[in-house]
Amino acid sequence: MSVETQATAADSGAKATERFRANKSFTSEVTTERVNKLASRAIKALVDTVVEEKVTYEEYNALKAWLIQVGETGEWPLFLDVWIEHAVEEVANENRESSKGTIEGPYYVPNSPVQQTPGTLPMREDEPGTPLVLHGKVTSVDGNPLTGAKVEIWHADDLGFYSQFAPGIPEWNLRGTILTDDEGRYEIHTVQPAPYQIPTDGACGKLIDAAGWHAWRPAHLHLKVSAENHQLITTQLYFQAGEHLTDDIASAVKPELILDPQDVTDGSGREVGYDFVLATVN
Ligand code: MBD
Ligand code: FE
Repeated sequence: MSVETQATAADSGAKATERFRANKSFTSEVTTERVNKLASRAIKALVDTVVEEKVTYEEYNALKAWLIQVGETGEWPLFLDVWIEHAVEEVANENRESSKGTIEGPYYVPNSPVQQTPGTLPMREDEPGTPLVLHGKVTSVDGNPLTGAKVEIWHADDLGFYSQFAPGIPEWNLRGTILTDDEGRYEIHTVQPAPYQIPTDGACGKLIDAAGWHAWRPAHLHLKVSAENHQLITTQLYFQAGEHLTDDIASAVKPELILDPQDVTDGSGREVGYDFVLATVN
């Protein structure tokens, strides 16, 4: 058994929490009025559930114990990104004229190693998995190619583990930033990721188990595509005929985001094109 299989919920939870604190600013300007409205509605939704479902003290205490455990294992980023972020993303991007976005999830790390196109993601010498080439164009909504656009990509390995969140994987494994050429083109060489299973040994896994759900996300590539004077897209790409496209635990699949890679004729792996269209800054 490889060291990777020793990845625990508490391990990746602690790292995701640390990563959130480092990446995101949360000294935002949420007004008293807005906090009052949102907190009141969220609490009311819970209270309504208690009243309508006649929640018992046993159930109330089970919830309390579970919430305590979510905090202790650092699984708040995982919980929120799996069950809530899809709605936030939908609202945030509903009027944007760019390529489709979807959720970021808990495992983005900024400042991955930069390469001019074509680039090969950092990977181990014996990296398992089918080689995959993703290529395409980055343009503005008006059709102009964007030179020097950044295509940041990160994904799980062939066993479904992310570098920097599961132990025993080199720091930047399967994470990189590719810059487009003077025609806006990019080409990324990597390996096909595996479906991802939410850690089953933590609080989120316990909920999934107790509710009789499953813990899977379909195999996916995460991307952030950005260029000067354009709105950054955070998105994911999935694979035709892959498992869990229709029952993603994180509700983050959209039909526009499903790739259909073809075998390369020399038998060296698979290849697929995908173009990104970026909206200009308002
Ligand atoms: C992932 O890889 C992911 O993309 C999301 C949204 C949640 C947990 C793990
Ligand atoms: Fe992911």
